[in-house]
Formats: sequence, C-alpha cells, structure tokens
Amino acid sequence: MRIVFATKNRGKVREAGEKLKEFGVEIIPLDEIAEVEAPEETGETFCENAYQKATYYARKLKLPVLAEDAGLEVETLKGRPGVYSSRFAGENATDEENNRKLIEELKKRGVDSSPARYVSFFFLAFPEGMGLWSEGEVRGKVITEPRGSGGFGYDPLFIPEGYTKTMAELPLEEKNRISHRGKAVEKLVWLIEKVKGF
Ligand code: ITT
Repeated sequence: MRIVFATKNRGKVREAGEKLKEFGVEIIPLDEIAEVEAPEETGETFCENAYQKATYYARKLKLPVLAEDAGLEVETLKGRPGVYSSRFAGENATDEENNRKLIEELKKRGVDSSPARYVSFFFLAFPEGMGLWSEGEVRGKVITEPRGSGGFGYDPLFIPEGYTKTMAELPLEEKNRISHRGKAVEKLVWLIEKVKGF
C-alpha cells in the first residue's frame, strides 16, 4: 500500500517512512508528486492541525493523504511550545534557533530541566470525506545542554523517561520504538488494517 505524506519535514519522512515500511506501507512525500501551496496552520490543537493539513491536500489531489502535527509540551512553560513547536523562535525558525529559545526560556525561570512530553497526531484523509486518526506520546524531560546529532528538532534536549541519553543520541530504530511518532504510526496501521476488511 502507498500513501501520500503531506509534510515538508525530512525528519518526519525518515522516521514515519521507516516505521511504516515495517508494516508494508510505503509513503510518497507530497513534493514528489505535486506542487501545491501549503495551507496556513491555524488550529489550536494537534488534532485540528493534522485534520486541516490532511483534508486540504486530499481534496486538492483527490487522493488519500496522511498528515501529522506534532510538538513538544514543556511543564515549566505551561505546555508551550505545543502546536507552535516548529515556530517557537519565530516563523521559519531553524531547529537550532528553537532549541536556543527553549534553553533561554528554561534558564529565565531558573531551571536547567523540566518534565516534558512529545505528542504526535496523524490524520489520514480520504478525498470522499472519511478519515482515520491516531495519537502517540512519549514522556521525559528537557535539559539545557544539547547532546547528540540524531533525530531532529528538540531531540538533543529531550531525555525520554527511563533513559539517560537524549533522543538525539539514540539510533533511529530505538527512537522509533519508543517515540510519540512510532506509537502513533503503529495505531494508525492497526486502524488501516481493520478498515480494509470492511
Ligand atoms: P509539516 O507541518 O510540514 O509536517 P513541521 O516541522 O512544520 O512540518 P509540525 O507543525 O508538526 O511540523 O511541527 C513539529 C515540530 O515539533 C518540529 O518542527 C519540531 O520542532 C517538534 N518535533 C516534533 N516531533 C519531534 C521529534 O520527534 N523530535 C524532535 N522535535 C520534534
């Protein structure tokens, strides 16, 4: 089975692609099949944003389209950056700029770590209007000294519960086994399998 994945984020393509492959699903990055202007991300929840992205492209392309909205919620920052994770340091901010901003915000509050969680929300939209969704989370803490070069985004600052290494110090398979994205993909594939039998 092949599904179009509407994302500009190469890290997401690598991780979700690898995990989906385990279940016999191949993803085609959107930019490989069409040039479509991106919708604005206006939702206040991961669910709303994933739903908006997936349905927008499914209607335009008349194909089933998968989209993900994900982010980091930091307890000391009352859940921020949340849905603004990719734009924490401003529109089009790089991962390094977002990481620097997170470190600054923690230091401003006089702490060098905080409980946090990553959240992933997938929505698979069909052009006829139906959809399937799944969600995953991984709890842990964020720190102010970046470590590791794997993964993407806030991974050098995130230590999953039960680990001493940051997410960026773990091999891809290990991240995929425990991550918010890995868990959400597993649930989605389970749903796809169920629906196929209808
Ligand atoms: P698309 O909307 O094109 O899919 P994006 O990067 O803008 O790509 P999101 O709006 O879902 O995606 O924002 C996700 C951000 O959350 C991402 O840019 C990272 O800053 C952070 N994030 C999400 N999952 C992560 C992960 O596994 N590791 C590190 N950071 C992650």
